[in-house]
Amino acid sequence: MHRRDLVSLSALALAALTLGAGCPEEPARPAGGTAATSTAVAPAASAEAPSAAPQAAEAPKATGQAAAPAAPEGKGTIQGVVKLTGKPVEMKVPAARKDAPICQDKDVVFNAVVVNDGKLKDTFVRIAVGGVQGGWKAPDTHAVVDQKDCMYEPRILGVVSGQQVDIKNSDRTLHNVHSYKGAETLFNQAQPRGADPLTKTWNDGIIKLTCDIHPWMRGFVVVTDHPFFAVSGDDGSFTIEKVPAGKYKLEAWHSRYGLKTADVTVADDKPAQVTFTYAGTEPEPAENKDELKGLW
Ligand SMILES: [Cu+2]
Repeated sequence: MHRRDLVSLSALALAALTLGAGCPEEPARPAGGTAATSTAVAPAASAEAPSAAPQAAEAPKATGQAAAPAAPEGKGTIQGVVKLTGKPVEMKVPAARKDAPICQDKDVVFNAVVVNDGKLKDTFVRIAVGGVQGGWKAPDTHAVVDQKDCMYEPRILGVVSGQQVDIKNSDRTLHNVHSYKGAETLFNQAQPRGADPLTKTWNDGIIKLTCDIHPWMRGFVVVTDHPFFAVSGDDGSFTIEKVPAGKYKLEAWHSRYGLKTADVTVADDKPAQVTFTYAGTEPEPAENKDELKGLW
């Protein structure tokens, strides 16, 4: 009798344990766990281009959007705009293009600072590194940087740590992909016309791409340990979606005007609005010095 009670008790306990542990339909685990994460990371989300959002009719498609991996399902959205209140640096056609075969065929105005109606394009906006709990796997989709008309396209691109980046050469001329992290060269590789893409991965940092043959060429790959980032479009707007509710530090980085931060609280029910404002008098960021020196 005594023993039987014990047996049934432990049977009960076992059943309870099994129930508790095995409940796969349990309402959404918090975004974090690695297991949950890997199931959530589906390449399908590559179609998503957060800030492709509202763009003027003449606006070309949004640039620099990484193929955002399906993140652990948050429901929050961060929306915002990047402004430049001062007088932007005037962009011209880099003088050296005229002496470069193939590149000389097109007068391409430089793109380091693009402002439309006081709104600043190509500002990279993200939740600060380490700011979102969870281990995000890099998406299977490769991000792409092209060299086209002797320019890096897009100018600035976001990827998740470890995500593969294909660097292509669509021009009928030789380029030389020279990448830096700070002052340090990461690699320096010639890429003749028609060559296969160079496929690279990085774990963190702001990677600067240059070309030793065409010194005006410049592109940036910003590497983040999570997928919550976007690049401001022609109208200065950006949208970061599927953000788990919470409080975050948001960073904006522009290759000429540098870093700004803002605190943001994300809730599920309505988008958090953030405005970053540059004065146009900011010093160049450490990651990109002297870009415009002697260009025209
Ligand atoms: Cu080049």
